Amino acid sequence: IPTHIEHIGIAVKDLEKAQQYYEEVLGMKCYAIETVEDQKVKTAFFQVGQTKIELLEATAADSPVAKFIEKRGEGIHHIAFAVKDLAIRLKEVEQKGVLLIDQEPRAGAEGMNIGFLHPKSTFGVLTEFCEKREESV
Ligand code: CMX
Repeated sequence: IPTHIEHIGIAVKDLEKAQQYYEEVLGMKCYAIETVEDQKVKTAFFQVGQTKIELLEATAADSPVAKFIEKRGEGIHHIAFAVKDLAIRLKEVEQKGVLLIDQEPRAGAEGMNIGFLHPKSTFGVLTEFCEKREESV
């Protein structure tokens, strides 16, 4: 069972302009900018209660976010649920018939391990599970 909505990912063409809107119009504060090489995105994070807004700008033409904007335009790209025991949760949903994008957890932004579920088997919503990475001792 997911514990809460960790973040909502929003695909934008211009991160700086979108950030300006969130800061100057909505009055929120961006607390982190991070490039996730693995996902070919640059991200900007805003905290809203327990949940974050993650703005996503593509860093390459073949980024999933570039493809998304080309096909569907800017807008809500994915919803991310915080889970415990990510690897087990992925296997569980797969056993229940969900098509996984990530068979195993991979590294995401903010020190999280992440795994995506395919929107074709989640009623059109690209769904992410995420879990804080354990710091190695
Ligand atoms: N939400 C809902 N549907 C989506 C979608 C999204 N974000 N992205 C693509 N789709 C739909 C498309 O509209 C298309 O539907 P139709 O077949 O009806 O036209 C279908 O899925 C296939 O889309 P596509 O454009 O051909 O794209 P791909 O199949 O190559 O890739 C996806 C789609 C979801 C598998 C790919 O984007 C992916 O692997 N995503 C996970 C990784 C990711 O998105 N990373 C960026 C964020 C990382 C982060 O937050 O750090």
